[in-house]
Amino acid sequence: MNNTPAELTVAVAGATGAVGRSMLKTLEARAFPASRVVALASSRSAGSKLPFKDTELTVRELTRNSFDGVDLALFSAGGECSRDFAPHAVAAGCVVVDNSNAWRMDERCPLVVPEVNPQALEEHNGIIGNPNCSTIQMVVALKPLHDAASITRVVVSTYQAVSGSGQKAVDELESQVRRMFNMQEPEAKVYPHRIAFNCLPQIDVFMPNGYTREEMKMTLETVKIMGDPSIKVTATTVRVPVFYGHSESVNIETRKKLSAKEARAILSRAPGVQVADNPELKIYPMPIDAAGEYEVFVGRIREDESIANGLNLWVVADNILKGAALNAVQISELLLEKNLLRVKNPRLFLQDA
Ligand code: NAP
Ligand code: 3JN
Repeated sequence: MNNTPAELTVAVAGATGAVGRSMLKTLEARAFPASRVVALASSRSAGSKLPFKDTELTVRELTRNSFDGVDLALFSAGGECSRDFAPHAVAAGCVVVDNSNAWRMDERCPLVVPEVNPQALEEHNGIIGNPNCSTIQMVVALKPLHDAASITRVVVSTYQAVSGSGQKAVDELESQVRRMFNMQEPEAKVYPHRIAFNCLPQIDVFMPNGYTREEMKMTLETVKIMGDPSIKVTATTVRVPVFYGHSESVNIETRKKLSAKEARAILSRAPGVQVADNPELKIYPMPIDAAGEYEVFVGRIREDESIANGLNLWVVADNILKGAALNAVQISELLLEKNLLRVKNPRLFLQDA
């Protein structure tokens, strides 16, 4: 990357979590040109070690002073930490890419998926939002179709892996399956009901309008990223007993007619998309194939026969990679490429901290 400063210090806040560990692995795998990486987490993990390249990082406690001398911080320690600490990071001159919901809908913060709206980065003010995982994979598939045929409405139902709720939820599914095979009562701590051999039509809390917060994130974030308030989105988000990989059934209505063949051709050329669509050979995207991959997989592309201009798609991606860590690292790469690793007004967010 041409515009890389000679010395570049990167911090990962929430480094011990499912997303944070994946961020470290992704920085390493993509040879991100950091000269120093700082791993931050809660006081519970301070002093513990995390593997990075051919060495180990010693985890430090996240505090307001953690960002002195840090150029770029990737946050994945939850919304409360992002609200509390990101303004102090910016005040120290550090650019923040935030994985939580805390700043996504703030007008001062662009919400970026590099394949969809890289231009939104240009005017950043120090905090850049990384969208929700379910939104990210959907908009990567929708953007090229919107450019070709102008989407008016989206109806999406998700099938979300337990890793979206962090390492504790991965452990809970595994433990419930083990206990049930041993004729023991499964324990539910992370979710309100058993997740093993079950589906939960609740992700995050219920809102006064009857949707869950996860569903409203998909609606609001899609409009912000696509930059088109005329797109109407309605979502039903469901947790399923899958470890890694979110799947989505996406139905779209468009102003211009697109045939399934045209949609398949457009998606085959789209950045970040891999089409897997050959029903005769039983080829379609599945979470077991998407786990560990960078792309968004699209299949089951067919015309919706119930309306004039409609398409159905099945969209699958690794929720921890493209849904979180990879997208954050891609934003970071873009910041370097575009020479945007700068803070215009360090005090801008301090009143919110
Ligand atoms: P996780 O596995 O539970 O990890 C949580 C991380 O946050 C750990 O490193 C934890 O440190 C740290 N942490 C928690 N409280 C802290 C505190 N008070 N001070 C400093 N560090 C603290 O969760 P995860 O799955 O990695 O998710 C983390 C966050 O990323 C989520 O809350 C969410 O905001 C975001 N996320 C976004 C997406 C997305 O859709 N883009 C997907 C998943 C997650 P300890 O190990 O020391 O406790
Ligand atoms: O549940 C999933 O599959 C994705 C979860 C994302 C998540 C989990 C806890 C807190 C978020 C998020 O990214 O929106 C948050 C949050 O920051 O609100």
